[in-house]
Amino acid sequence: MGHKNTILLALLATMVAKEVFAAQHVVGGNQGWDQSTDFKSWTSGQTFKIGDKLVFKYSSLHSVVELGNESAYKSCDISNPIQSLSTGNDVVKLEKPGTRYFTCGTLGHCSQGMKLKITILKGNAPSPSSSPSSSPSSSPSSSPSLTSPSSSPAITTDASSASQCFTSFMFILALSLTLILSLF
Ligand SMILES: [Cu+2]
Repeated sequence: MGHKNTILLALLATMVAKEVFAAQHVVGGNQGWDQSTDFKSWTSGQTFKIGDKLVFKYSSLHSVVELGNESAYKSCDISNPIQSLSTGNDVVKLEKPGTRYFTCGTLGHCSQGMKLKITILKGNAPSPSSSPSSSPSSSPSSSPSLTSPSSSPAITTDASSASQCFTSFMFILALSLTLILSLF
């Protein structure tokens, strides 16, 4: 009877879980979005996945311009941007796998190295892959067989962030239980 609702709630919990597990990448770390930051080395320490967010933090000297392709990125050609942002605290959601290019719109900053090229991986890909077109992902779309929230194995995590994820998992579990109980 309440079966449908339970499945819906399980799906909802999975969606919340994906949101919780999604990472926020503050571009450039503590140095932020600035021409003195080494973005290549910053990027090499990051893993970007679908659902993650980039956060650009910068002073009014800068802006964020997203470029459409590699050649515009290489030549610092900002004449045909995908989008321009300038709040100083911009959040860019990574919704698709592939490569994205960002630079600063201030004259000269791109050529001084203020540019960012990132590769976004599919969901639970275990290792960075330069080809965004490969590997059928073991999609995290959970099977609806997830009928009991107390035994939901749908969430896979890196071992490194296991404890952090466990906390989040308990939170989601409590949330689902609350929702389910409120229905009966
Ligand atoms: Cu700049």
